[in-house]
Amino acid sequence: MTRNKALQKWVSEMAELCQPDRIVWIDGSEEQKRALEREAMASGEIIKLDEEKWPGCFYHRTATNDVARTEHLTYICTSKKEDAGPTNNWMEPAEAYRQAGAYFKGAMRGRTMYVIPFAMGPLGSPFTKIGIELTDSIYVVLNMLIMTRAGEDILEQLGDSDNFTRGLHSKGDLDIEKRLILHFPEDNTIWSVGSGYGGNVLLGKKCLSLRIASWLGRQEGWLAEHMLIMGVENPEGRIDYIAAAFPSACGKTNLAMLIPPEPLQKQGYKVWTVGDDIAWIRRGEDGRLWALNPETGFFGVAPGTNSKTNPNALATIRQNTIFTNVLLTHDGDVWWEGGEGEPPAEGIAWDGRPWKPGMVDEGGKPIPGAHPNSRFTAPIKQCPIISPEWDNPKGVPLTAIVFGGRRSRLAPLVYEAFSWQHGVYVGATMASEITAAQYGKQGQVRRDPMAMLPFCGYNMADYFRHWLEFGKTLPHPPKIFHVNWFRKDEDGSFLWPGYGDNLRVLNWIIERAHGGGAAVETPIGYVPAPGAIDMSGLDISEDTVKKLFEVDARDWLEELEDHRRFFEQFGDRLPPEIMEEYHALKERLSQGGAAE
Ligand code: GTP
Ligand code: SPV
Ligand code: MN
Repeated sequence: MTRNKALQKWVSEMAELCQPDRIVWIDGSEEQKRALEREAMASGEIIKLDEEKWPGCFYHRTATNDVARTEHLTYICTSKKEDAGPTNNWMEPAEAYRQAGAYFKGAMRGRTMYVIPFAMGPLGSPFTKIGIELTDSIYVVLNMLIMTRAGEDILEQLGDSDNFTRGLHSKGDLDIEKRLILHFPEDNTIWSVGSGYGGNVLLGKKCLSLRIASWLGRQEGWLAEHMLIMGVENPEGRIDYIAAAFPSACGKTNLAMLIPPEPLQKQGYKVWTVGDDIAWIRRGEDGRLWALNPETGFFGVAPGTNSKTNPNALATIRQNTIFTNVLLTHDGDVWWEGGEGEPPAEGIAWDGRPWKPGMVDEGGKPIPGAHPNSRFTAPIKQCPIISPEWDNPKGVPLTAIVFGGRRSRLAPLVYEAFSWQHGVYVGATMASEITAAQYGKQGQVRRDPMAMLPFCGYNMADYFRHWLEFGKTLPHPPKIFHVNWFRKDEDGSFLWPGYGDNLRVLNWIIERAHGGGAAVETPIGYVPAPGAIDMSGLDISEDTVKKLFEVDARDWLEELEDHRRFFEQFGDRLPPEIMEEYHALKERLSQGGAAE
């Protein structure tokens, strides 16, 4: 398959370690994919869904202890501990290779090792990075074929170069005690063992495109971010591109595929999807920021996806889609909580057990049929509103950068940072309630700078510095905003309808970025002036609107204590600009300038 000496040597070394019965190179052909599907069906690894209802679709169930990213088993293995920083788990590289090596040893006996050559980004783009993933899972191969550009042409492009990310994955025995997700940025290498779940094993995604890429980005002067990219077309036909970072399961896929609410549709607004999870951002020759989605598919959260909340996602997953850990019925149909229509009369739940609607556990809590972090893997091209620019090798020019989190309290619906430096502070102090996308105490607020806490491949203090320096190279840095779709009232209901109506907020953001849009200054930034956001056709009381934009100085001063505690862990590696912003914010809040 290849004459590349470095690649040949590495593949044979890894085969020596893992002892597979066979090595198969993935060529990207339809025939090979079909054969792999047949093989995985025969072994039960995947189940074919009803061909009429779900053409070309498959079902897969992971082990019950393997349904989300395991951040506590994810490591950055740099020679110096300080280079990984206080927010990452760290292991010394030799020790990491030794520990995981013991799990990899002979792990592929009786199995096939698949060699997947893949590219993140379109071939021929200055953004693009090449990786090779070795895996003993057909499920991983089939997912990588959707999520990345994989196959023979990648090897051709690579030629004799040894400039590729070396990814090794084995399911091992799916034992959480022998699970490790290791990154060696200094060796451009990823080792993942003991898991079969998405973000742990589709090595092109979080491992390469964020953890390794963020490291490369710092060296090469660009940004690798956990961001969606979307285009908003206004009635005059102008398209503004926005990149937005929200933590896992906080609305990136939904925002990227947004359908404008009726009054805005009538005015002629349209949305174009470019990406839903990862953005690579570079400074263009014109001094603007250009963003590219390196993926070719969506690995999206299933629960809550229906024809009301996200019709575009529903249309995207109608065919050629892999469903993981949703509810399966006996007649080859799938369902999930918050999905389309009534639940089926019975089925098999994500954990393989028989399921009926209304089942409750010992504590009386409903037992879900689909895991809250169940997912679909679907080709991006099937999205009805895919942007014609989605695979432009140059990327798309950014009008604005948006940060956001899931905060029941505190953060207003939207606010604008005063400057790039203040915007970096806003990103660095992002926080969100923990969701089912990661193991951990659900609902608890944790700081998640730029939605990158689990994905930054180096010391986060250096990452803040990189953001600050990057901004200084931009003649006109884009404006930075913060949004919160998730603020709740005293009864725990969302104050804001969200989903399609989020476009109303984006329109204000775009107006502001172009120098328009009425705003009021508060200590934390600019919020929309009364009436500046188009609320036409919305059933929302004045009182609710007031609550949505409320900035309570006392609550914020309390929040600031947590900012300080968070930053303290970085010691003197923290850029002074961050504490400068902290003190300025504290001062503004103490002067009692809050709205009220
Ligand atoms: P990852 O794939 O884990 O990175 O997640 P994501 O950021 O793409 O999140 P996604 O769009 O899949 O949304 C996660 C959950 O948030 C789903 O259950 C959605 O229904 C819900 N959600 C998304 N947007 C909104 C919104 O505007 N308001 C409310 N209330 N919920 C939302
Ligand atoms: C996330 O958790 O942010 C995801 C899913 O996008 S995973 O690929 O598992 O990381
Ligand atoms: Mn994500």
